[in-house]
Amino acid sequence: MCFSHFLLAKIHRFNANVAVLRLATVAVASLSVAAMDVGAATRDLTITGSPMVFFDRTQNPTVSIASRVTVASDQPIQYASVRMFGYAGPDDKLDINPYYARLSLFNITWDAAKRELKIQKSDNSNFSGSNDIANLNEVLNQLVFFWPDNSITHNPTRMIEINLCEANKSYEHPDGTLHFYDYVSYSSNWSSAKTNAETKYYYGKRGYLATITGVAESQFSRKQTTATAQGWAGGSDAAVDGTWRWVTGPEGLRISGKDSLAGAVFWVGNYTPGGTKYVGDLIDYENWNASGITYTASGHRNTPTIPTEPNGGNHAEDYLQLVPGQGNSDSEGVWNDLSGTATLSGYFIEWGGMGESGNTITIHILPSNAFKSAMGM
Ligand SMILES: [Ca+2]
Ligand SMILES: [Ca+2]
Ligand SMILES: [Ca+2]
Repeated sequence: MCFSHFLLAKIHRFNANVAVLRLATVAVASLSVAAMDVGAATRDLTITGSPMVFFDRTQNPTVSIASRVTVASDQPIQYASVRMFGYAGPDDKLDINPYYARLSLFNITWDAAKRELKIQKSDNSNFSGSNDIANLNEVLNQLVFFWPDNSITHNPTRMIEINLCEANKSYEHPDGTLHFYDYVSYSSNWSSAKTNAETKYYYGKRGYLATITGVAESQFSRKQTTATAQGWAGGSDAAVDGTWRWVTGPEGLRISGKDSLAGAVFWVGNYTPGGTKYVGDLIDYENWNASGITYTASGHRNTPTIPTEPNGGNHAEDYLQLVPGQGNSDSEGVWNDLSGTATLSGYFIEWGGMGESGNTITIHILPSNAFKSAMGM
C-alpha cells in the first residue's frame, strides 16, 4: 500500500462540550479496481484511502471519512449498505455528517445489531438515473465514524464495507456479509469459466464461481437465471479424488480441518453407493443428484434418498456442475460431478465475503504519540 499524501481530517463534534480532537490525520492510499461487469451494465465502486486516525486518549472523536467513495452505475440501486466490522463498543457507530445540507434527500437508518448504516432515498424508491447516482456519491462521501470509547486497548482497526444493493441481487450470508449473484452465459470448460468469473466486478468486488453452502443461497443463486439453466460452480475434488471442497471465494481460501489443504470440504466419497456429508469445515449442505429423486417443498432432495452423484471415480469427473432440480425457479439446483474439460453453456457467479479493498475502508486508530513520533515532534 502506497501512502501518497496526507490530509488533515475534518472533525465533527456531536458533543460541543468536549474539546476538539487535537491530532487527526488521514493517509490516502492509491487503490483502484478495474471495471468489467456482467453484460453491458456499469456497476463500479472505488474507494481510495485508508484512514489512519491519530488521537489523544482524552478525546472522544467523530472523524469524517469523506471524499474517498466513487460510484458509477446505470442500474437501479435499492439502498447502500455501510457495515462496520472489527471491535465496536456499544456506541461505536457510523453515521452521515449531521451538518450535511442535503440530508433530507435520504432516509438513513443505523442498525446497531448489524452495525449497518442503510442509506435509501427519502421516499424509499430506487436510486435511478444520473441525478440519483450523483446524490448517492455525495452522501457516501459524508460518512462519519464515531467512537466514544477512548481506549485503544481493544483492536484499533475497523473495516467499513460499502455495498450497493439492487433488488433481488443481494443475499445476506449467515456470517452477516452481503453476497451477490448472477448467471453468466459463457460456453467453456471449468477452468476458463473460473478465470472469466474473476474478470467480472460488481461494485468493487471481484467475482468467483459460486459457492453454494445452504438452502437459501442455493435458491437465491438459481433465481438469477431460467428454470432450465445449468452451469459450473466452484466445487472440485481435483486435489484429492472423492474429497469435495469449495475451491473459489472465501471458502476456497480456508484451510480444511480434514486434510490441511486449501478449500472447505463438504463431501467425502464417490458413489459406492452414496458418500458422506462432511461438516468438519462447518458447511452442512450438499444437493447431489439421485436416481428416482423426490424433493421437499424447498426443492431439496428428500432423505433418505441416496445420491447417485458424484460418480466419477479416479479423477474421471472432478468439477461441479449445477443442473435444474424440479425445473422451477424456486427450487435448488441439483449437483453433478463432471469432467472439467466438458463444455457447459455458462456458470453461476458470486461476489462478496472477500473483504476486498475495492469496497472497503480500513480505519487504523493510533495514539497521537505515534503520530508525533512519526513526524519527529
Ligand atoms: Ca457462497
Ligand atoms: Ca472426482
Ligand atoms: Ca457425474
